[in-house]
Amino acid sequence: MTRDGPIRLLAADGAVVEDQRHSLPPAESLLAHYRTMVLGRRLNELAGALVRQGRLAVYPSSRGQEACQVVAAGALRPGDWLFPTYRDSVAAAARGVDAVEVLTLLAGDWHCGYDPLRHRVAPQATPLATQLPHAVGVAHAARLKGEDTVVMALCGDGATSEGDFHEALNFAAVLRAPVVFLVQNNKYAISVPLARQSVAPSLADKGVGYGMPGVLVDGNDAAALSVVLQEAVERAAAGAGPTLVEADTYRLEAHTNADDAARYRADAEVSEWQPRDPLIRLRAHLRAEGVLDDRADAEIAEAAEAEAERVRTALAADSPVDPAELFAHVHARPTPDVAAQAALLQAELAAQEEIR
Ligand SMILES: Cc1ncc(C[n+]2csc(CCOP(=O)(O)OP(=O)(O)O)c2C)c(N)n1
Repeated sequence: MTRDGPIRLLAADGAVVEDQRHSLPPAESLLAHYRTMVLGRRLNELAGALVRQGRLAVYPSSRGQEACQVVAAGALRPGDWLFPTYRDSVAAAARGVDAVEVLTLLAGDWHCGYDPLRHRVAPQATPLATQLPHAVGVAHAARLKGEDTVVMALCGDGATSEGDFHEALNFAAVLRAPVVFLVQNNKYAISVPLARQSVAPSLADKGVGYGMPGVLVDGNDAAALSVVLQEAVERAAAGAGPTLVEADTYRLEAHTNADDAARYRADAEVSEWQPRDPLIRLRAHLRAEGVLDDRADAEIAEAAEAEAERVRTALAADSPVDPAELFAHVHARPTPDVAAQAALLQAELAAQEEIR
């Protein structure tokens, strides 16, 4: 039960919170998370700028949610799977997918941009919660094949109202599938606040109804997230079944660039969350511990800047498009109709070449 509030190991000012049951992760692992979170924040900023320049069609920012993004990816082992949503670009990048490939979909270029099988990162799902039954299916299949695979399935608070959420959690519990469901409760589903979404004591409490542990954690505390998600991954890997984790966080920016958040939430509310920023908190902690000094911090910022520059340059180049790719990856074996359409397109293109 979540009566005591979210699990928290670091206060907003970075001070260590006494906790009898959980110990702080090693400083080196927190420093590694910090490095990736700084990069994640930079990628969020870059993507926003690329939208304004017309390079990306849209971008759902995870500003304020970087701890969830980075720690979720970091909790996985190489053979595990990540099932992200449209908001989880930073999680995909933190898992090792090239950020250029991650943003390719939003640039409107090529399918999902990356090879899901190579990275073990499913395509970012836009239809809410549809990735969750898929995640359970992959986890269950891995179990049947005798593989030691854990699946981390991400979704937002709004997605918990979808039928697919219910079905996925129920299946996962009944099958004891090795899934960690991480709900990033960022308090809004576009303009719909949490209070209009659910009156459950917490979203983590919903785990009880499915027969799986539900854990509420401070989603802006990378240390607490790290402990909770690591435990859930280990539990799943050991065959003990799924866990529902609710991360208490906040979407600092609008839903996307196409949204005006001022129409449904007060600036004062956003200002209240600013000091609880996950980067500020982790930086303060690492500095107080003597693990991060000015030089190291500057080097981390420079590395993020260099990566942003690389991504910006790569996305500025127009990649040549092969129209035949329209038909690739639709079916493992194309249906006769699709094959005929592909042949028709090839013939048309060849005819045009001849005219030229
Ligand atoms: C099945 C479905 N219904 C509606 C939408 C439109 N839609 C896109 S994002 C969104 C809000 C989702 O909120 P939440 O699950 O809390 O995730 P967040 O965007 O906050 O990360 C909605 C309703 C959709 N994408 N899919």
